[in-house]
Formats: sequence, C-alpha cells, structure tokens
Amino acid sequence: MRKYNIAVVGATGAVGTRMIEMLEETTLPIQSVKFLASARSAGKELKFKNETVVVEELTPESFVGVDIALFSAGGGISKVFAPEAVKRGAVVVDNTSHFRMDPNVPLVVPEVNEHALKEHKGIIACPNCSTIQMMVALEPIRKEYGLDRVIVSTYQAVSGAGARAMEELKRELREFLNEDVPLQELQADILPAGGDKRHFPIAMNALAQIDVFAEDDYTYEEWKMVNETKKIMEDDTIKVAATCVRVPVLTGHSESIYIETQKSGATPEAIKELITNAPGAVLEDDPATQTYPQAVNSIGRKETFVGRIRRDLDVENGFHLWVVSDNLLKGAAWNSVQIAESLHKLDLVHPSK
Ligand code: 25A
Ligand code: L14
Repeated sequence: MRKYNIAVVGATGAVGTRMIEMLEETTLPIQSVKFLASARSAGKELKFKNETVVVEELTPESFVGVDIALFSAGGGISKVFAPEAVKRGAVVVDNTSHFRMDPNVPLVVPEVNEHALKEHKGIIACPNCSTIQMMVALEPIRKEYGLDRVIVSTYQAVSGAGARAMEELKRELREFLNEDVPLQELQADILPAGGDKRHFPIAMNALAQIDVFAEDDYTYEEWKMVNETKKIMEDDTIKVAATCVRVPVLTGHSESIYIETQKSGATPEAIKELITNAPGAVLEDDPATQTYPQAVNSIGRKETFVGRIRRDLDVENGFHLWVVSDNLLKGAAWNSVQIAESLHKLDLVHPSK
C-alpha cells in the first residue's frame, strides 16, 4: 500500500500541535513527517510517536517529496506557500480562511460533503471552526426537513486566535487574581483581533468581536459562517446570520443555534433521533439529569455535541439547539486530518498517478 510523506506548516502553533497528535492516531499510512514553522522555531524538537522531529524553517523547497501538506500558520503564509507546495506535487489541506471561497477550492466537512473533494486541483480548504461544528449538527436536519433559516450566536474559546491569545488570557487572569489588577486596567495585546487597532482584556469579559469588522457591520468571522454554510451545503438560498462572541474559555466553542426548517412535521424528538444517528455528532440532551454539552467536556474529543433541543414557542418550524465542539480538533486539526484520510480513501492524493 502507498504510504505518504506529510508536512505540517505551523507545527508549533495551537492548531499545529494538535495536527501532530491527530497524525499520531490516524489510519492514514504515513511514510514520514516534516514539521515546519517560522525561523523563530526552527531547531525546536517535537515528538512524533516517540521519535524526535526537529522543526525546520518553512521555505518553498520544504515541499519537495511531500505528498500531503497541512497548513495552519495564518492566511498570509498559506497565500504564499500553498501554491509552492502544489507546484512541487503536494496536495494542500489549508486551515486558514485564505482559499475557502475560491470556486476552484473544495471546502469540506467530510461528514457533509466529502464528494466535493473529487473536484480538487491541489488545494482543499478546511472551514472555519464555528462553521464546521454547526454543519455537523445541522446537516442531518437539513437532509430530512430542509433548512430555511439559521440564526447563530457563538461563545468562542480564545485558542481559536492561536497560542499567544491563550497565554494572554492566562496572564490576565493571573494578574487579576494574584495581583488585584482591576479588570479594565489589564493590558491586552492580541484580542479581540490581532490585526485591529484596539485591544481589550478577555478575562472575566465577553467580546462581541472575532476578526475585524466588514460589510454591514458584521465581522469577518460572522461573514465566514454565512458564506461557508452556503458553500458547504451547496445552497445559496439558506438564510444565515451570525453573532460571534469571544468568551474567557480556553478550548471548546459553544453555539446557540436557531433554525427554521422548510418542511413542517419536525419535532424535538425527531431531531434528537437524527442527531443520535448522525456521523460525528453525539446527543447530550436530558434536562432531568442536567445533561447538555459543555465546552470543558469537549476538550480532546473529535465529536460535535448537541443538546438543549427545543421547539420555538411561536414559530411552527422553529427549533433551538446548543452545539459544542473542541475548536482545535473538529474545528481545525481533526477536520484537516480527516480530509487527508478521505483523500486517501477516495484515491485523490495523486489522482493522476
Ligand atoms: O495570520 P492570521 O490569518 O491572522 O493567523 C493568525 C493566527 O491564527 C492561528 C495561528 O496561530 C496564526 O498564527 N490560526 C491559523 N489558522 C487557524 C485555525 N484554523 C488558527 N487558529 C485557529 N484555527 P497559532 O498560534 O495556532 O500558530 C502559529 C503557527 O504559525 C507559525 N508561523 C507563523 N509565522 C510563520 C509560521 N510558520 C512559518 N513561517 C512563518 N512566517 C508559527 O510558528 C506557529 O507554528 P512560529 O515559529 O512563528 O511560532 C512559534 C511560537 O512563537 C510564538 N509566537 C508566534 N508569533 C509570535 C510569537 N512570539 C512573539 N511574537 C510573535 N509575533 C508562539 O507562542 C509560537 O508557539
Ligand atoms: O478563520 O480567532 O479559521 O477564533 C478561526 C478562529 C480565524 C480566527 C479561521 C478565532 C479562524 C478565529
């Protein structure tokens, strides 16, 4: 059987380190791994299945002999280096937003649209973390009843903004708890968005801004949820609106989702049954025992957890759900490695060979 040479770009980051863990567990046949990051991290030693792997500086030549390259070092790096990887014969699975809406790039959640991989021309995009978990929860409902509209509010963990943002939250909490620094005086350098002008503390706070502001006063993160949903579900007519909020959680994105189905006849019981049978989803819904998804319980798990399923009190086809997943795993590293597994299964790593 063919074995693959795999490269991880951004290997030292919050997502990259999880990609390495997912590669340790994958069923994908691996010949070799190569860990790439910026010059700052070159020479650092990482473990892969008890072997020591030295981190190398990313250059275009890094991809010679690489079959599959997993990218998570920011959009600017993907823009420059993903085409270089493809030029050298690698297939790229990109975690950043850079290529997601490119019509030549499949945007894939394997449980939902694995078939889209067949159209790839070297680059495959992994959707935004918040979109991925929403797709896992809503696709089984869409298949059965159709989706007319989706209104989502997110409660997103700081690890989505990278390893440095996680350090920022921990430092702020320490300064508040140990040194009595007043919350409004905590120094913030990264959140809510590294690329924006002002920064606000996240400790004990909730910030209604993820990524920078864009059209109609929605943020890019909110636009990503709108546009990516339509692309993945292959339906431009689904009405989608999002409000994305950062909360002082390290890992695990939570979402309050309101949907209106196209067909009537759905019930909370029927939706629970669909979730129970859906690939990648786990039903956690029992008010009698206070059972519902929690960010803390999602850490380290590949599944998407769904609960609090209720009918709307006024709209006949309206339902509410609470959806939680590990944003670094299903939201990024696991979805990427899962895409690589699908490429192998469908013989699409080197389709011409
Ligand atoms: O550019 P964007 O699009 O705005 O992306 C911003 C960040 O989003 C994260 C990722 O952070 C990225 O940097 N990200 C990307 N996709 C994501 C997704 N789907 C995502 N987060 C969630 N979901 P990260 O911390 O996860 O990973 C950063 C990795 O990218 C490597 N990298 C950065 N520049 C690079 C590069 N690799 C190659 N060439 C370049 N030019 C980065 O490696 C890391 O692996 P590193 O060597 O730069 O970082 C090693 C350590 O250094 C610290 N550090 C990072 N940046 C700074 C820093 N220290 C000081 N100043 C900095 N500016 C980190 O602690 C890191 O551990
Ligand atoms: O578009 O800051 O994949 O939580 C998802 C996480 C952008 C950053 C993406 C965050 C990223 C976002």
